[in-house]
Amino acid sequence: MTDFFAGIAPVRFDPTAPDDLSYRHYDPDRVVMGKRLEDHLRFSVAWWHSFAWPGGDPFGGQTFQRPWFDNTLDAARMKADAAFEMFDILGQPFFCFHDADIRPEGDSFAENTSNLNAMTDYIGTKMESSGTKLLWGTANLFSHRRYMAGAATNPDPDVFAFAAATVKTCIDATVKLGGQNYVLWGGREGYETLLNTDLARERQQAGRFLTMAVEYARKIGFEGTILIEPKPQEPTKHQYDYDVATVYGFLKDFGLENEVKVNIEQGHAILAGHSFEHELAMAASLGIFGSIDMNRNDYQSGWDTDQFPTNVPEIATAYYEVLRAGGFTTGGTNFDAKLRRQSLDPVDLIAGHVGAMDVCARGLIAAAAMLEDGALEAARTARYAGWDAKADLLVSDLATIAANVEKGGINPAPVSGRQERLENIVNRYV
Ligand code: 3MF
Ligand code: MG
Repeated sequence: MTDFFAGIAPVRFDPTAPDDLSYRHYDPDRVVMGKRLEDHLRFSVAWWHSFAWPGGDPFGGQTFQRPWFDNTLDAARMKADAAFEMFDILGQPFFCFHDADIRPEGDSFAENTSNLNAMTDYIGTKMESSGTKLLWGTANLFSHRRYMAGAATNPDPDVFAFAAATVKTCIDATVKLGGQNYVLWGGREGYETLLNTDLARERQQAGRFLTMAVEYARKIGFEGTILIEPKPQEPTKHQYDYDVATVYGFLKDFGLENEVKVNIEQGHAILAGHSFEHELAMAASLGIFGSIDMNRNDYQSGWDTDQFPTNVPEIATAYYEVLRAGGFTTGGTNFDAKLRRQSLDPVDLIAGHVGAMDVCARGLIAAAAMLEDGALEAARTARYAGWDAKADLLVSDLATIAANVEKGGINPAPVSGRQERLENIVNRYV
């Protein structure tokens, strides 16, 4: 036990509570569209942002004073103690981690593996008593200097090998802790300059790396979902997993479109020039929707600020696409969100997550009401109704179509898209 969160009571649902340490909208047991909110949203805390991040930025160093900031197993165990104390306060069902978040950094692959195994043993016992489950595990293939030129796409085969070995141990750890997904974010899988990059070679390396990860996971009996997390850039100038559509083309290239889905992050969608709901709808249309990293970006700074979400209308339109896609199966809402580096107090960590969980609950409740109202879906169906009687057009040919257009004197009149009226419907619910 630590005393890091001493004096902070477990957060409960109380819409009339006088402070910001109660859920005003997130009632885990509220039934929406036949399912409890907790089971709709499947909230997860990110180990790295909440317990590993020291608070630095490009122009300043550590601001957070955490008693577990040390590179030892004792410190890692204290960090885990604090993590589960926070999980018990928030009551969220899941957490996520990278290997480097939970274990001390060793001087070799063998030492990293030994440290990881010691920490998954420790965390495994805490999971049993806490009940908090693992949404997904992943490997940190981007922080250590060995990965500065990539992991799977590195020009040095020994870095490829070290990364592949590390992913093996992280898949093992995820399976050991009952993780429901495994994620790969390729923060260094890209390039700083084309002047020293062989794009074709790096694509083949990345394809083989992912294929090996999929084959290994299935061979050891992992039944969860394997997810790629798209991001267009940062830290690399260009990241190969740019956005959902790009990832899908890559999966098709290597015959993995039925093996791998996507973990879509709000901030990454914005960096790619899309809306969050665009990426969610695109993934659903391609059959690869899996899970989400929930946060928001600062729209003026232009980089990945990983802030807690505050914009209910935006979140409602995002969860509308999640619900249209059928909701989460193994996936969930992982808060890939961190405090601002000036938010120094332990209670800030609790309040940041409480507010974000309420925003997501408000958004999902509104999205469910919009979906159950049916007006948006009715308008969408009506817009394409003309194809019901003319589906054979898609199996015809240009010459036949041309003859029919001429013979039938076809000269279509435009029909209103009614966008403002559809937006008015959304505004009734958010
Ligand atoms: C970077 C990210 C990453 C991924 C994480 C899991 C460090 O912008 O979002 O967070 O979420 O590596 O894939
Ligand atoms: Mg993320």
